[in-house]
Amino acid sequence: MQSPRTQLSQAATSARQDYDVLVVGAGFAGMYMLYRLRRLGLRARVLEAGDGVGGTWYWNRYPGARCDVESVQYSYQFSPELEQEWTWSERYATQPEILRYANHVSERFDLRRDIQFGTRVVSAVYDDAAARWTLTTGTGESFAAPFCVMATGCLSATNRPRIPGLDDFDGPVHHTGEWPHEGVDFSGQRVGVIGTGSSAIQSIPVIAQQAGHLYVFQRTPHYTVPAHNAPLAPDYVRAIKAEYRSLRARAKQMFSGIDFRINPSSALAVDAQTREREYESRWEYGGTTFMGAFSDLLFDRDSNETAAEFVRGKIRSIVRDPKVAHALSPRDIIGCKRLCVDTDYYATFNRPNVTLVDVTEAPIERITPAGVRADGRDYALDALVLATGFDAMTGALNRIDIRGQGGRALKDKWREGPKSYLGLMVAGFPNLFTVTGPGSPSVLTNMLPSIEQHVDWIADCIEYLRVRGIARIEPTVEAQEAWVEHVREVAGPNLRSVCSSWYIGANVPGKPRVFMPYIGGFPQYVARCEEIVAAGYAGFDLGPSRAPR
Ligand code: N01
Repeated sequence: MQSPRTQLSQAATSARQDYDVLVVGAGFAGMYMLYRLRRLGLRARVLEAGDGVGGTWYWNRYPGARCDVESVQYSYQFSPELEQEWTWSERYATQPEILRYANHVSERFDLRRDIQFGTRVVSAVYDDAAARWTLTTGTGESFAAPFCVMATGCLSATNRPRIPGLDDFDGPVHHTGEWPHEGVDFSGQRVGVIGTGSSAIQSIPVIAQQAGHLYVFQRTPHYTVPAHNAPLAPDYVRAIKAEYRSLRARAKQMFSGIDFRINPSSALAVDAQTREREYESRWEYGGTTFMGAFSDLLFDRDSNETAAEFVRGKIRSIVRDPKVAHALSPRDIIGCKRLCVDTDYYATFNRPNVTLVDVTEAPIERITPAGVRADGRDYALDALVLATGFDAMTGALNRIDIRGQGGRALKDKWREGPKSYLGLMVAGFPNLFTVTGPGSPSVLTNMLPSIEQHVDWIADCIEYLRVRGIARIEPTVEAQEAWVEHVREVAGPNLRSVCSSWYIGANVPGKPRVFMPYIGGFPQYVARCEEIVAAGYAGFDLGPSRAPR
């Protein structure tokens, strides 16, 4: 007779669902991963916490949410047919349009049948002897496969501020990254928005139009440039569709993976009038290409200051109250925190129903049942919006109990900051891949091409192993250390590494301060990944072998 323990473990094994590859997340990364794995003839299962595809665009439904990369570039390029049949309606797509696109992709490629929605993965444990990953969900379901791909996103774990009394607030509290699907009606209400990053800067002008009164609690002013969003003219769309291949090829040669013009000159090499003209034309054009006005804006503080002062001048010219204009004007490096892109952000502070509450000097004291206590005053509120961002890059991974060889937890290994090889794999965690993980260009680039490049690399790697009957791949500690050092080294001269941004984990109390993305540029990074493969996966331990398929 079997012992109860054996019976239990057999029951667990029979309940466990086995696959070739498990993928966590059904955003743009998870969907394309599934597509590629299927084409390799592999049995893959995607586990997704939400009830639909789209990842960040599924969750971030706050008013005014849009992408700040132009829609014709923020789209998949793996399928020329998809490119031709889908037509973007605006220069910068809204969240609902991007979500429609994600849904269209999932239907067009019949992806849903292999995605299990409403399924949050809580742990991922590697069994060395069996060379398998076992994933357990919040409801206790269990899935196993030799390979696991974390397509969990860089900005998906929300950062809830630790402000005293937050749970005591009587009204509704909405985080921009977990916005109610049914929408929120702020008509006539007193609304408080905490935060002034990209999500706040997009939502504030829209909420202000609806709210009775809007209070914006600003801890740090952020730079923002106008989007100048507009519907796309049919002729423009036709022209783009006709030249998609060359547009994509040009974008791949750019540092950010986005096709745009960078002025090769230094801001200090031209006279003040020429400089002003360049900034003015970039401001008029709109969008983050503003930072391409001169080539050294992110390397030379004096150059950077000319761009920063130009934007401050714009704030002074738009915002009527000089005190408010001053408070809205950032003093630090432009582009250090991610440059925001807005529609009418600064002008919104001219509205009589909008008040800027500057909490730069003294933090918000507490949240009370009736509102926010800050700046020596009580602000009575009906609703609170937390536009407080994300535990970026590592948050989504660390919230899963990931255990590699010898039961070592990833979050323990990353206690001093994330370490990975190429942002793709971690030593001690065989056969576990991270799409756009820390140490890869990811958030410094157009996410879609970065995602596609990683997914292609991972799919090719799995195929390489299968064809050769290799059961296991893992980076060597030496290769990982060398890559981490390289990531640190290239970040050094870049001004982006010097301020308190989420790039270095500064927005989450207690998070180690490490510049997480790779800032060496998309083309350089891709070339490195390709060299490593060409050298037979240099820097990786491969083995042991089993019978080739
Ligand atoms: O988050 P953020 P986000 N008390 O971290 C403040 C992408 N994105 O969701 O700067 C008071 O930028 C915090 O203050 P400070 C994009 O990559 C893209 O806006 O830390 N304030 C800051 O003002 C973006 O960069 C798009 O001093 C507190 C704000 O909350 C990233 O997501 C749209 C606080 C958080 O800003 C994150 O943007 C939206 C506290 N305790 C987002 N804690 C597009 O594509 C935090 N803050 C357009």
